[in-house]
Amino acid sequence: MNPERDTWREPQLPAFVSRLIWLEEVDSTNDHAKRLLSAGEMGHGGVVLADRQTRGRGRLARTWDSPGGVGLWMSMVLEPNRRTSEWFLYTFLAALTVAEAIEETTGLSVQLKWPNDVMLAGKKCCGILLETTTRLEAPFVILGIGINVNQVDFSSELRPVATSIRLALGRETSRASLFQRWAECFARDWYRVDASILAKWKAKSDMWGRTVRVLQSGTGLRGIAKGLAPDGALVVDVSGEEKKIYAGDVKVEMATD
Ligand code: BT5
Repeated sequence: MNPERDTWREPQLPAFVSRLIWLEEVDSTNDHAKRLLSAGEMGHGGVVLADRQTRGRGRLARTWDSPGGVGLWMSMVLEPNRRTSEWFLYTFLAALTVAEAIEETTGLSVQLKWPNDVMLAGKKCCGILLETTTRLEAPFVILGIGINVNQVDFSSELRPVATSIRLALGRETSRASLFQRWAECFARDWYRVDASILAKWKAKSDMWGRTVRVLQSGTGLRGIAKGLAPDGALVVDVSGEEKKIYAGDVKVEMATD
């Protein structure tokens, strides 16, 4: 039984959400949104939500664990309103609006981790996957967001790194309410997205001044996280030399590491 199910159908969504498709199961909401876009069935502001994904994806062909009944697995189609070099701002905007929606809906305190993680008590509760595509030669962005809402446990592999709102809060949260609040925040901020959100993102992260390990394909480095560059890169002080990181995974070391 899922008492939430019907609330998906009639949420009071902002007009920004031009279409909402709710599916019991899909391979990946990002892939489905791309299919609907290329078939001309979905445009700017269209959202695909799925109860579970069979091939949920992270970055670099990684798997995103997306079981049924517990998560907010969604993708939004967006017609970019900034030049290509600024599309990275959409990932930061997504993380900030997810953080705001979680905090307002639950009262929890959320932290952001570069490049695309939303964290609760040091563990990841949300990941963001921004992909680009075209339709009739026009560019589109597919904004994929996965939020762990009501999981009570994770696989042994994910347990050390993943958490859910349920685990942090001690009770269930309505996925429909969370989605509703997120959509309101995102619709409000989309039109005014600019580089000023980098300062907001920075203020919601507790990485600064801490030792981080950056893992990139085949290589890695260790240094002190200093801040964000204007182009969204993570600035790390490695033995007195500032390096800009554009891709990779970041582990923030604990005092005991
Ligand atoms: C991400 O990738 O964090 C992006 C995740 C985006 C998922 C959404 S769900 C809706 C939409 N449709 C899709 O198919 N995808 C998007 P990345 O930073 O590469 O992190 C992936 C890594 O996170 C995996 O390798 C695991 O270690 C870990 N992971 C997998 N599932 C997780 C989960 N449910 N919660 C926390 N961590 C997870």
